[in-house]
Amino acid sequence: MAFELPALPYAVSALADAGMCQETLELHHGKHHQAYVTALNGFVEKHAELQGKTLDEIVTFSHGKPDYAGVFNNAGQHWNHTLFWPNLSAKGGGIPGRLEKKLISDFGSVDAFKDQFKAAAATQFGSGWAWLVLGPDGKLKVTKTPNGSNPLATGEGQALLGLDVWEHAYYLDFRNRRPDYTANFLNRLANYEFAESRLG
Ligand code: MN3
Repeated sequence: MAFELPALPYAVSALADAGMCQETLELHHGKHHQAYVTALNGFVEKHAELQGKTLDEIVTFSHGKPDYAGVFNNAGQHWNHTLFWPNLSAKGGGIPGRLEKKLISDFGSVDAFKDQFKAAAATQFGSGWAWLVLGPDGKLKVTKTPNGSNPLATGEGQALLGLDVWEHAYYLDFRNRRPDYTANFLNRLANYEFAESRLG
């Protein structure tokens, strides 16, 4: 069965007051994410060895294999954006108790977590993602990945939150100011309830 673009879990105009305008969401979800899904389906049609695999299986199978670079880029980006949409909320920024405790325990403070996340987003040269990850050791950590890669591919752990730092994610709202986009995400858009639900 072909992969499909997941519907946004809110109206396309829902995040405008929190710093992500309708045009950003229309282009980012309806054009960019759709293009990754369409390209991935094209690869699956041509490659019998990909057929019947889940998205997670295609991401891990294609990671690090030069012959499957196109497959990995598009499967990774489909995986990343599928996590990204529920990472956002019109009423984001509030951190529920269990996650807050864990952030303080593993980073020292919520501000220390945010500082690490901001640094990861700012220093991801070119396109990529910043992540809050639950590592295999049971501790939270901040990571970053280039282009379409992600913590599933790298084996760094369970992604709780991911921030798209490709220019298409923020240019209409923040122009070249990626640090402002990142701070706005952490303080106003991030759906920490969703992140907490992925702690297990
Ligand atoms: Mn994107």
